[in-house]
Amino acid sequence: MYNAWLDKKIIKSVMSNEICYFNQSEIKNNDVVGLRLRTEILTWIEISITKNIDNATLIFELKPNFFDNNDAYKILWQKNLTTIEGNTSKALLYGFYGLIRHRLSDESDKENYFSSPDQSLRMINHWDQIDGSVERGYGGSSIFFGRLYQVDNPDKGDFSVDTVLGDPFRHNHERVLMYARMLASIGINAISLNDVNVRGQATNLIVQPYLVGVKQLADIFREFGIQIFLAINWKAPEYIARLPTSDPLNNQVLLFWKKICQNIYQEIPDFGGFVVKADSEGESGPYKYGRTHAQGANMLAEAIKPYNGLIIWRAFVYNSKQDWRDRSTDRAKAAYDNFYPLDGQFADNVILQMKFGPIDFQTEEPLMPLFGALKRTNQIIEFEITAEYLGHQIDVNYVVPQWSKMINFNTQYPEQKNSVTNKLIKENSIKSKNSGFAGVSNIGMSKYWTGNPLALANLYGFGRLCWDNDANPNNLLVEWIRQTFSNVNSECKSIIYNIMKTSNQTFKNYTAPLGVGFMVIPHYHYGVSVNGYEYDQWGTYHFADRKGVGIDRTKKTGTGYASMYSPKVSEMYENINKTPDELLLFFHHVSYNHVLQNGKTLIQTIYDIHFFGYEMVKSYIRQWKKMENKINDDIYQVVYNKLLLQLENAREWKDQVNTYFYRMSGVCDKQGRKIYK
Ligand code: GCV
Repeated sequence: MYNAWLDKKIIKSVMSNEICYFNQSEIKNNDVVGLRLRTEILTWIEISITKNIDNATLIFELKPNFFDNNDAYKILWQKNLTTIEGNTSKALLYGFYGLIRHRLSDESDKENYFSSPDQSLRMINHWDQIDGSVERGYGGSSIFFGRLYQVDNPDKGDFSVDTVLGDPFRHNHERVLMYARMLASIGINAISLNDVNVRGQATNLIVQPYLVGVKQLADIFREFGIQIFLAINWKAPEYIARLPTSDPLNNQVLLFWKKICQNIYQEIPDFGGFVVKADSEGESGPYKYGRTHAQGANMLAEAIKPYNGLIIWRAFVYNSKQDWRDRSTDRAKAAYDNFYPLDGQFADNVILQMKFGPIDFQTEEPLMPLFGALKRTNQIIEFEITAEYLGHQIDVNYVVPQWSKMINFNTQYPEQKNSVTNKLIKENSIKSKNSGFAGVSNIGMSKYWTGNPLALANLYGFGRLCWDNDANPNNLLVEWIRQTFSNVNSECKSIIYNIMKTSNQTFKNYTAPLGVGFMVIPHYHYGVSVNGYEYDQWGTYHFADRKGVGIDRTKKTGTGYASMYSPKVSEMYENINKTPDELLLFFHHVSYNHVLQNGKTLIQTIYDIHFFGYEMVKSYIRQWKKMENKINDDIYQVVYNKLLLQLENAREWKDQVNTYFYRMSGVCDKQGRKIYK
């Protein structure tokens, strides 16, 4: 099995001289994380543990209540002795992986080092289905569900599930264990196991006999300090208990959920809670019964409260049956319209999980306007690691810079103590420990966990960014390369770095321009289709005509979305000359001859970025080829083949977008490059 950034041989080579000492004489049986830490030391990297402190080179020092944060750790260096301190075994485990990271980096830097996570909840969401398929999964089939030989996950943009006879769990515990190790090593502490679209038998994951399989997974993740969650189907009371309704104000419905929680917690006493997608894209929800989402979420919150469980309620609620003829409805406004009025109404164990942007994980979106606007609601910001709209793990796309930009966006609310997104998520949550980041998983049964082995950098970067919100994405990339490709020479490391560092911008350049989004093949979401969603029900349009392109979302003449931000941010987006170029078409319908902040016209910018993006992919191939025989042959070949596909994809995007806008505008490229007429 591929061990990603945790290559055992490499880690052994930097840790083999250690002799560890634990300052607790006896370890309690229920301290499963402490036991796991010892197992990691003794049987995973195979170094010794001594009972005599004088022999030790590495001391694990448990200091209950010493630090403010139970996950924080400190590494201290004195001559030949290293000490890791933390309040809990979990903190020591994080410290252990932190030390490995350090050892694989610049050994000479031996400053004492304190590390505390910026976010409380650092969560991975799986969209794995009970038949082993994964919605928007490009790294093979589910590692949790499915049959032994089912490793691929063909994606045709249709995610219906097959009926499963018998036990649906894969029971590949070795792989799940390695995954749990990978997640813990980057600080992840929560995971939801199944798709938020809870289809078919997945509704029953919350009851027996399925709970047996869920418990087995919980037992593995628990050892690594990771709590498990399940996504639920809002209509479970009807499906499972044959109740006539799922109305949240119906007493029978509340009793049903209480019973469900009681049974789950009997099996899994530290179960995290439920993730809920309601009233969205065909899923049922409280609106069906004339109830608000606060009423729906709070009913579940009441049922799970006795066990300290959480309800993670997704804000991805919008009308997916729009009429393209109606230009007044704006999908971008939906989350704000639905949830802003509910601020302060959610129970303190409900968390509102909001996608980072108002639409749907596009290459470029402004920040979801609810961040900063909601002042009394627990919140999670959601990212999609799996690359649904970002190249399906075929195209190289290191997305961490985009996420970093979103969490560092300044919402400019004057009354806010700290108006930068990552800080206000916590500050505006009614219980700060009930807040954080979530990312939709990009892994599966494929050989390298992800389709393109380079896509693992996104999982790594996501975890590290949850922990350290100020981390520089380029530094995280260096870290990941150093650990993943530690045995390749520095020239190769630079090549990988240079390709990946520019890859997100390159992808943006050759796909839908300047924030307009969604010019993808419908449902499948890979490859260009300029008008694929233009005349449909999903509410994602570009409105190109012979004069210009883009969506007018201003208050003055458009849908009014721009006014959902703080006065200063609204003012910026309201003004075509102040809106950053990369978001121009998200906020304005812009004429082709309009001059952008970059000094060029819109139409020339569209041509330039598309030609440039394509050339960049060509240069990636040239650079990658220099590494033949210098890195692992198989990884070389897999990435090389993906790059060839990426080039084909970039070529189609470039030519179709350029031709489309040439035909619309009639304006020639100033540089006379080939545009098909
Ligand atoms: C899990 C997008 C995706 C869906 C996904 C949905 C969501 O619309 O295309 O596959 O469903 O987001 O986040 O719920």
